[in-house]
Amino acid sequence: LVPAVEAWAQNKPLPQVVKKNGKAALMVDGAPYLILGAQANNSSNYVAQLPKVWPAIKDIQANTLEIPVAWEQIEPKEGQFDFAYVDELVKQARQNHVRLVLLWFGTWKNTSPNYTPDWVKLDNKRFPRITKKDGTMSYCLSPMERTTLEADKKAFVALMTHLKKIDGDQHTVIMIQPQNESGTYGSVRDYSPKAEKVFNGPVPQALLKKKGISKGGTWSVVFGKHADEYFHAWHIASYINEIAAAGRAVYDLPMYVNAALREPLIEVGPETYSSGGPTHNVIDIYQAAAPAIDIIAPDIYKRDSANYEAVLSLYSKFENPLFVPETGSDTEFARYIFSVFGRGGIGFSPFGIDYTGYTNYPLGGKDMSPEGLKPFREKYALFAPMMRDWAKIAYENPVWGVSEADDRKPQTIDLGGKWKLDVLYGEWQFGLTEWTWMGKVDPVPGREKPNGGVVVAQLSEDEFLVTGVHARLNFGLGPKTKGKNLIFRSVEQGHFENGQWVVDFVWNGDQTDYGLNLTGQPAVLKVKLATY
Ligand code: N0T
Repeated sequence: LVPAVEAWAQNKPLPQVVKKNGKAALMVDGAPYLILGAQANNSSNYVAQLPKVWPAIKDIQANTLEIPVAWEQIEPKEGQFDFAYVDELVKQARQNHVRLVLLWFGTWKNTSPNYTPDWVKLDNKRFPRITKKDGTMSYCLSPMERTTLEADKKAFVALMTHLKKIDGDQHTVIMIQPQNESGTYGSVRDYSPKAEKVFNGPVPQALLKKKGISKGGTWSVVFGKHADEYFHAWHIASYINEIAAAGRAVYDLPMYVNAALREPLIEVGPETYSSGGPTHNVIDIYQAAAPAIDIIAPDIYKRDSANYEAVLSLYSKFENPLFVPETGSDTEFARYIFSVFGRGGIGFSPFGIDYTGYTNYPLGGKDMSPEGLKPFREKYALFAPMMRDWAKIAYENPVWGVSEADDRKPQTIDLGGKWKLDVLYGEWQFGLTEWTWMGKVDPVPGREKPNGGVVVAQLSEDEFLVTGVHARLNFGLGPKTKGKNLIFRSVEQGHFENGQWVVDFVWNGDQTDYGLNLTGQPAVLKVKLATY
């Protein structure tokens, strides 16, 4: 007999993405859930690889594994399905007390058809590839082809039907990613005669409405120089939507799509990235074309803080729930979890987390070992014991978060006008005071690269929950408390038990007089502020 993922998991409502007051939550078994994720490498989707996956998931302290299910492996011969891997994966996930996000590698995997069965990827006649502008053939399957869509849909529906059968009562699998980094490199859209005909037809009403455009027309007339890309995005999003909707009709799990990014800070043309994929400039098009998709998610491999924060801002627009399903596995990426959760994000997941011996350096890190995973483990350790509590608080309360920027300078968070919070990065214990940005001392061991960050939630007007690492927190007065003096009513370190705050001990004296010092030791604080 296979144990349930969590003791309370049976006969609860299906996982669902909910939204309220501009905030979002991923509900799992009826309550908000925080994805402390880890994505396995691409070729770890076989039973033989799983023994090398679970130890890394344990070492990083993830609660959710993102892992592929490939079309080629479940339908190697047309119409004949094989779910042996899926069955074993779900069984082992339960044994390891880890939830699953399944990645459907179908028509598009990093835009290519490599994960489609050979009866698809070798049959250009039945499953045509995109025609480039110069008339030559692209590697990429066309979103304009019904036959391809129907074939992918049939396999995906079979997968969802099977998941319902084996997991419908337990929700080990909590979310699905249909396709992976869709779009096309090297051709802005399909220029086949079939596509040309549609391109010279009218822009669909739903898109005009979403864009707030009243006067319709052909794609070129309505969208000018963006017409080719928008056309491609619309058709890829519609294609994915039809497959996702068919899957949800049998088993209604939340679904998201992931993006290979467009440059967030500079203007670049679609010939430089995966045109038609869910890049930040077409989030609204995806939303209009793909109502069966809950989240448009960025895969962030930009290492620098300016680009990283810019991507998070762009993917928080249009009321799009924030989820980072892939990010680099290297040290400096780990701190961005505070930026993601501080913006109300529902999950965060480094990529390539397993001990199969592969790393995607320089996108991610080189050291896939327990030591290499430490920067992530250190952060997950803060959230893991309170992941349900944080997810609920972040859904219902104001939250903020910062991560140490590349310049390593202090940052200030405005906590709603009455209070503010200055965050100084470093190790701030007596005798170990680090002021790197002023060049006063060398970084202490483990601080060679930025790794600090903080999240804050407002529990009531004068009460804040905070956690973080490698930072000194100085609370201060905001404009609304000008002229007064700040004093701590109390600073409690504690934890949550069954949703209730339990105080472990109270910080005072040296622990509060010079700022609240967060180290690499997990500490969750409830800070009560007052004035006199
Ligand atoms: C990712 C991964 C995997 C700053 C790369 C990232 C994964 C896919 N693609 O290891 O293949 O399945 O989603 C593309 C990053 C583009 C370069 C960014 C430069």
